[in-house]
Amino acid sequence: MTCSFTVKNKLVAKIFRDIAEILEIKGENYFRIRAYEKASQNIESLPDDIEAFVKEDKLKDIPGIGKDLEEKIKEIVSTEKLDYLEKLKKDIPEGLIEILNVPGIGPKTAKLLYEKLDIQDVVMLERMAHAGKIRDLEGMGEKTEENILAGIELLKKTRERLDLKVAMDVAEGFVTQLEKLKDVKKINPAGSLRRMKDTVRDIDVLISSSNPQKIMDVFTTLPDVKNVIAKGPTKASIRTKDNIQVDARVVDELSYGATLMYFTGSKEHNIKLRQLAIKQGLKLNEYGIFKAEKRIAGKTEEEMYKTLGLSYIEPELREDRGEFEASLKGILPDLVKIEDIKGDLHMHSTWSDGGNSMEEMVIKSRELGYEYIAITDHSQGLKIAGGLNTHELDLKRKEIDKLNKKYKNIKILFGSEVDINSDGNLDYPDSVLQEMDIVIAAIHAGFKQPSSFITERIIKACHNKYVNIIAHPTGRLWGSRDAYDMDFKEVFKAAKDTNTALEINSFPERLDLNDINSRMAKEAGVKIVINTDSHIVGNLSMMKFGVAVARRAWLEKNDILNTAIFSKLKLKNLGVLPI
Ligand code: DGT
Ligand code: CA
Repeated sequence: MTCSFTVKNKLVAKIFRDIAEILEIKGENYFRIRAYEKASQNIESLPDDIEAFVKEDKLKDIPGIGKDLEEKIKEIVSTEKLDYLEKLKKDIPEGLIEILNVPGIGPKTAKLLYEKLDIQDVVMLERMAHAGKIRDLEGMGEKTEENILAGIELLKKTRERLDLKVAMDVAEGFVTQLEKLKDVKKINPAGSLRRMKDTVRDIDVLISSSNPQKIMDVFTTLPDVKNVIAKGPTKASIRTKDNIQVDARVVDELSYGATLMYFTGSKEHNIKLRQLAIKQGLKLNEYGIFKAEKRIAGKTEEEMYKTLGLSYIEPELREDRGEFEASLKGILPDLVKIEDIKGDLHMHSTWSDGGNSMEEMVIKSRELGYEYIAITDHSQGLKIAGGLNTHELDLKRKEIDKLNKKYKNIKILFGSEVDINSDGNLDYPDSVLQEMDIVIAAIHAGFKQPSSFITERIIKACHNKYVNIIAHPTGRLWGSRDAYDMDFKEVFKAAKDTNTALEINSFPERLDLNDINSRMAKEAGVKIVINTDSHIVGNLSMMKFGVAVARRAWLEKNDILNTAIFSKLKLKNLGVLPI
């Protein structure tokens, strides 16, 4: 009972607090804002169930609650939401609400960031902080930037589902510490992380050892553990200091493959596996495959699949999306690998909103072994992100020419990420675009337009003869902005007809196109490009997340534009490439 009433009280308090914050961002009347703040505080500290106040018609007894708020509380208690808040949310960018969730950022700061730097979502906030653009605002400094970055990290870890990068970092932390133990024979992350899903709920780790008790003792007392949820002789669950759940399980070597297969999932894949076993008169569980009572497989996953008459299925494909049929027919795709990627065709520098110079980006890209990169700073309309005017483009081009002379073993392409304006026109005229080696077009505004408008804008961009790539085609930002509505079929058709590649953006919050859309794009004959959209050198290593999406989309090397060596790189305006 105590639980249910605190939940309702908390909900009302949260809704009123959200309203106060949005009103403050919108610059509304101070007294109205204070009224919501006060009501929120009073309800949060109420010792009794707010529903009882509604039933007994005593809401007005709560300090700060007048007629208007009384009606709103009744609506929240009966419907668990408030129409007024939903309407208010439509007046400000979706991502701004997420920004308010960053620890340490209140409505005043959010408003300042929005007005001065047009920061509308957490990804943009992170970029601007990395690029050192926030320190110059009134009342801010380098320390504020550091605090904002720390707050963003924390926010990412407290989301209901973690993004792939956070999940991988946490899992690697645990694996690195556990694999040092001599009792650990094998260790693997399992679950959705091993399948490289774009978001992950919790971390599953599987270990093979003949001394499970020791492993359990070490696992549950590692420095990052906040509390132990459950601990048995072979399995345990803990919560990290950032509230992330990690489950570990120890099995013996004979069943390691079977258990790894089971805990890698997906659930749908597992169900099909079991059905397949039953059809063959076998029993499959997390300990192995059994014929009568005899275990005939279990040590490795390869052996498990083979025993069922299947070729090995990569974890990224285990979603029951046709992998069994393909495996039985021997036509599973030869999935693209990170080593297949020959260059990164979307990145920024200090010429626009990046945090590193072009030369620093070049040096790091060379370290990663790339044959070519494209430095694609923002276009003139995106002033807030330091978009380049035509004079600056000339200067940038000259600097790229110099860099190309200085660094012989990497080709640096001169390009731009050009805004597709709200009316569908590109932010530079064709006369400017034709001077570039590569043109990326992207939507950065007008997200809330109806589907037909957005679709039309993207199609028009595809038809521009200088546009090579549509970047982050659906605009989604995990945690702060949903994908915008568009007609994929129409976009795929235009992309194919005009030989325009669609991007898988490797930013963990984007990973857009996603796995399902990328696979549909391939089936529609569209080329995919995997880029990092790096804004600092540290971002360049995110390519692996984009590759993961491609693999989950069944893509092979030849489906990806930037797996080509430089001389085979097919860009529309190939003629102007500095070969
Ligand atoms: P998540 O955690 O929501 O990101 O996704 P998963 O896939 O990691 O799911 P989780 O952690 O609940 O379970 C890990 C694996 O265990 C899952 O991928 C498949 C297996 N599993 C869990 N529950 C079931 C079940 O009810 N039936 C079967 N066949 N397998 C299950
Ligand atoms: Ca999981």
